[in-house]
Amino acid sequence: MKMKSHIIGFADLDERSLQRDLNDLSKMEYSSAYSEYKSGTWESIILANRTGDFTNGMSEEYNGSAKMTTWGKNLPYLMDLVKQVFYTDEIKSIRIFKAANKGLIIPHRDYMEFKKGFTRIHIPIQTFLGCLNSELDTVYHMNKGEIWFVDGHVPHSGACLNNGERLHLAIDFNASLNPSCCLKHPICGYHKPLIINREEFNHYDRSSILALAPLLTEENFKWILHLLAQIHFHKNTSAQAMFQWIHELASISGKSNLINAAKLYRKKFIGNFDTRDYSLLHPLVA
Ligand code: YCP
Ligand code: CO
Repeated sequence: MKMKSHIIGFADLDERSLQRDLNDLSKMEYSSAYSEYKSGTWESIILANRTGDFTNGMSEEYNGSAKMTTWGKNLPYLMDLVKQVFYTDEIKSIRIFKAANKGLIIPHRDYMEFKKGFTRIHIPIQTFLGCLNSELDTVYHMNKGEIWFVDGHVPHSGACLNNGERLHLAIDFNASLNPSCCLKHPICGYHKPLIINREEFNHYDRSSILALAPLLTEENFKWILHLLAQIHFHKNTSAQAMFQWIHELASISGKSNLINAAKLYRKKFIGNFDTRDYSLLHPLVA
């Protein structure tokens, strides 16, 4: 299936200026906002937002344009890049999303807490092999300098499955803007993203997951959830399947506290998104 997220342009990065900013960035303080979504290291640095205060890491819907924070003002190359590449009037936030050292952001849907949400654009500024993103049943790699519209309305995730730091510039625009209208020079035509081929996910994999049911406790619930969040990056199943599995695991355990926890997680991360078709892709025909 064609992805909702797609490449909308290319940024011509000047390596020396970029490295100067990245060096300064390494000294900046990360926000702990949204830490309930992370497994291992996933953090953001706030470069611009409603108030211009870098300690305010939560997304906000508002009228007007984002104000630069102290951190933003100290990254002149990246901020110039934003001004050159985008129409800035409708920018609501500029952040750095970091995933590092086998860390990831657990599959989720964005904007469920908002009226409209945002049009979110990513530009990878430091990345390497093993830095992966997912959307529904697709896993892909975003190359450095590609300008991506990332559709947060459907379940998705981002990971750095190696050691090292993967950094994306993430820019939120007014949700009423079409992705390519945010850009001064959108590209024409379709640019094929780098899709990752994964091992098959089969019935044995699924029963191995469900075999964890007798071991599931309130104490290890998060660990198991984090384990489940990784699977789709390696095997051909969907980002959202983990919420079906955790629900099944809890149901098999029969414990109401675990069933409730599974329901709560699922609601917070993907809302009412239907996972049933995705727990096992390509099921064997009976
Ligand atoms: C946001 N949603 O929309 C956050 C980013 C994951 C959850 C991290 O700002
Ligand atoms: Co997201």
